[in-house]
Amino acid sequence: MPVGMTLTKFLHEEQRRYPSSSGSFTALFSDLVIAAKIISSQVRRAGLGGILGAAGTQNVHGEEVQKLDELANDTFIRTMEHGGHLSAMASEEMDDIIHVDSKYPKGNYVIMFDPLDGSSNIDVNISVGTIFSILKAGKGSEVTVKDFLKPGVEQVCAGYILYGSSTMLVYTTGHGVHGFTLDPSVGEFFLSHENIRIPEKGKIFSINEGNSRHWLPGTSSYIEKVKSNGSEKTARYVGSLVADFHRNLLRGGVFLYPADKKSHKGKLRLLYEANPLSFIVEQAGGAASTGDERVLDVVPGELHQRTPLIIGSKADVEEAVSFWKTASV
Ligand code: P6P
Repeated sequence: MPVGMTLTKFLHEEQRRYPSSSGSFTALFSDLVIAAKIISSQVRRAGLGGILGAAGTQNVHGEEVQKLDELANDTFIRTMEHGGHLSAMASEEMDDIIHVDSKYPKGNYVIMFDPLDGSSNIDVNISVGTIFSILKAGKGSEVTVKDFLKPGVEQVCAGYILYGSSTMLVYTTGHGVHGFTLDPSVGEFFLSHENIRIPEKGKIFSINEGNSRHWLPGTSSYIEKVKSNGSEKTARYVGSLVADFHRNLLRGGVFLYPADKKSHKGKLRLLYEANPLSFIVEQAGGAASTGDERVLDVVPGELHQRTPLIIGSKADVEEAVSFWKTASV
């Protein structure tokens, strides 16, 4: 039985596409994979809070127990800052960009990430995820927030790690979408989903119907349509973005977190949630819209900017957008 294709081997084979490549991206991604493995082991032990000490308390050794999203954030930063491939980072957990310490060499990339999205679900053992987006750094000597405020079409890599029934890493560099599953017994990610394609149309719609009292007409009319007689759609909503997105990516369907009367710009973050997932879904043959425009075309104004998000199977997204736009006129 041949050994499966590891993520490390896959990255090196991808690098061969670019004979002039310096190998810097491959090394950067390898650092990211180490962070993913560490966070996965931390997430898997979260349920032992009572023994190890719940977040914000002291454990049996009298040590402060960090909240898991803070721990994931620290892990990401400490694992990636010294590699010499980044010039700066931005995290959902931190107001400002994080400059790489001057004691480390600087690199040609910047990375934005949500270290542990949906972390409130940890306490009830629901899947959570890490989402990341990589851009080329600007040519200037000093990196500023402007290096991060690029439309999603400029991403060179995007991906997520889903800490679910297994730990999966899914990413794209613009050459298809590939999924790897972690074998914890050997500590390696193995290729399990090569060239993922999302079905043109799916049977799932994902939205928080508890917000229906806030919905605008375009959302209400679309959801009424997908729930009407003759519709084949069924509802699936975990309340953890990476879990909901990943299921729809594999099975087909549409996820909606639209603008509404409570969240005028939607709830989800553009730079490190909507953009990376939109890059992935388009590479898998799907679509992603704010309702008014393609997500990847949005020019960001600020680091933690929110955006409405309608994402998934192309035919489903187009139908939801048509209801949105019709109601907007
Ligand atoms: P709501 C989790 O808090 C999160 O940021 C995403 O992971 C998820 O899709 C969304 O919020 C759920 O929001 O308002 O439905 O609870």
